[in-house]
Amino acid sequence: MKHPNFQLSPEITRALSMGAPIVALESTVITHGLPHPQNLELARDMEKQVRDNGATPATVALLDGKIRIGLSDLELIRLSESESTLKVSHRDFATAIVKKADGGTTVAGTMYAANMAGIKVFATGGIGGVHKESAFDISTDLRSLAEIPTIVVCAGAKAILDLPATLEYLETMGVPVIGYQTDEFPAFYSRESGLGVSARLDSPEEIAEFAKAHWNLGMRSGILVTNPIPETESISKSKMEPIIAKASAEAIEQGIHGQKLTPFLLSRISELTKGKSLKANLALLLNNARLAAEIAKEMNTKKKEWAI
Ligand code: PSU
Ligand code: MN
Repeated sequence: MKHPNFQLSPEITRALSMGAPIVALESTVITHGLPHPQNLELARDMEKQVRDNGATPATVALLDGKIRIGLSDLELIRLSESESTLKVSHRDFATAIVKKADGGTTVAGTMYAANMAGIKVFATGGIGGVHKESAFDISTDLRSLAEIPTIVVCAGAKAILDLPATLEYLETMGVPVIGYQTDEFPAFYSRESGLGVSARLDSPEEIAEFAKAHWNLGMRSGILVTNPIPETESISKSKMEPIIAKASAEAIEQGIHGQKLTPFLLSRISELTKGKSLKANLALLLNNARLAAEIAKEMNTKKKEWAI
């Protein structure tokens, strides 16, 4: 891929040219989602998890205004330590480019960059959605899921969001919501939400078959694969509810909105659970990296059969 604003690492260029399985990874979780030094540990562990499961990790971020796909360890360290990085979703790419800034790409931003480079599978923790604090605060992640044909593996969405509204939006936009070995939409820390998915699939192979069927019909949306947090690390819905309500009330009281709202809620929840939520967060991220690598391998064997 040749584009003046993109720079692919040699490893990713090679993997793409060989048609080897690749998993894209986001970086807002590093720059705005987790505290230091857990963010660096997580970034490294995610890459290792992808490698251990037979795929090549492609962490996406902006460095000095370049859209980078595939980072070195030194670059991961730089991202994890900086306190002035931008949070980059669709409308922020050009800002980062003209200011030659560093930035962490959100789910939306990572989907865009990965798809431009020809990477179809992406692992994250939780997607953004419709916020409870303001009806107009709808994450660009949802619009991107509607428009960018990639598979996004996540643990559902946090109950900081209006989950029924988030699922309604995805339905309206024609985005399949797959439950991996579950009939229920997972709520990030919790395996349960009381809400359904559009289809349950039980193996990476079935997910690859699904993607092939969806895209070969001419559909152009992304596919959201929801992978529940491992049982041993999960926190029940009833335990999380009062904590989320408190963080949300504080956000309203302090007038926090826009791009700052999600990072504020994430860090307040981590404080209020005394780090317990952080442990859960790390566990589910690794679990998603593993499944994404498995799917990427399956997709790869089916690649020639897709229409896109
Ligand atoms: N949800 C999480 N953890 C995260 C995010 C969301 O549980 O780190 C990050 C992701 O990068 C996501 C972004 O794309 O926040 C959404 O931000 P917003 O709500 O401002 O669109
Ligand atoms: Mn928002």
